[in-house]
Amino acid sequence: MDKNKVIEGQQFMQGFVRLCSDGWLQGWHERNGGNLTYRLTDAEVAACKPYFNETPGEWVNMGVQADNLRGAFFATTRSGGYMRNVAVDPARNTGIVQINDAGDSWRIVWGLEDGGVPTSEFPSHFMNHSVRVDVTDGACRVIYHAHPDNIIALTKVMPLDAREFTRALWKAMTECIVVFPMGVGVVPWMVPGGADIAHATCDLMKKYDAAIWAQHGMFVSGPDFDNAFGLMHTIEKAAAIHGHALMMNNNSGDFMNTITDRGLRDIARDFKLTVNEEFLD
Ligand code: 2HA
Ligand code: ZN
Repeated sequence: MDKNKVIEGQQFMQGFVRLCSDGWLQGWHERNGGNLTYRLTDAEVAACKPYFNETPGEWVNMGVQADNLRGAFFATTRSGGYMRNVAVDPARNTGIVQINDAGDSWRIVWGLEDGGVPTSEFPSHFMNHSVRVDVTDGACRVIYHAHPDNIIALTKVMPLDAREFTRALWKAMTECIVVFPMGVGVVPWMVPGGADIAHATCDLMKKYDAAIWAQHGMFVSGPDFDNAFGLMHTIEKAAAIHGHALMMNNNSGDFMNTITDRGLRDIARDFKLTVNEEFLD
């Protein structure tokens, strides 16, 4: 039996691979840009365990620690891997890692064939999982990082402020406030891949389920692949609309027509949303 085929055939792995392909098709993953991690359920771990490597890899310390992820298993994209290649060879371009009992190290139990390691943003993903698991009572399973053009472009011309970004995005398209009622956080430009940007992002993820990285991209979280991808897609589409409208309006944000704060409050009332009041006038 082909053990890789069994693991690749699991529903969660099919969802994982599909998100990578969909993100590539959106144009969000030039070269090796972007990465994805998914926290397996106990049932998924049990179903995969017989097909894991007979000898797991060495433990590798992450430089970050989380009590609520002790012993967890994550599917992850490969460091240096291309989203474009994931569907062609999941066993090489993705893998599954186990977290140790101390919650500070991983080891490879499946995939990442030929010497691969988890994504360079694994410390950021790991700490974001920890925060989101905490604030969602364990519902969060997906952390997704991408490089969507329009949101990155907006970080060149708008104040790097969560309220400014959220209001522009909410007012770009009616359903945005329904999709991200708490708004989006903004991380100033930082060196990627390390513990500093991980901690800065985590601070925001206590409040938001999406964070923009200035001149870099976006991190989103969700309970499943549909919600995480849908959140990335919605924010990026709103950013495109806002950017286009600015250009059509001689670069002025003083639009002839827009959604008023009253309108946003009316949506919140009718859709019974808990919205971030600090971002409404
Ligand atoms: O190359 O996107 O932020 C993967 C990345 C790092
Ligand atoms: Zn990136």
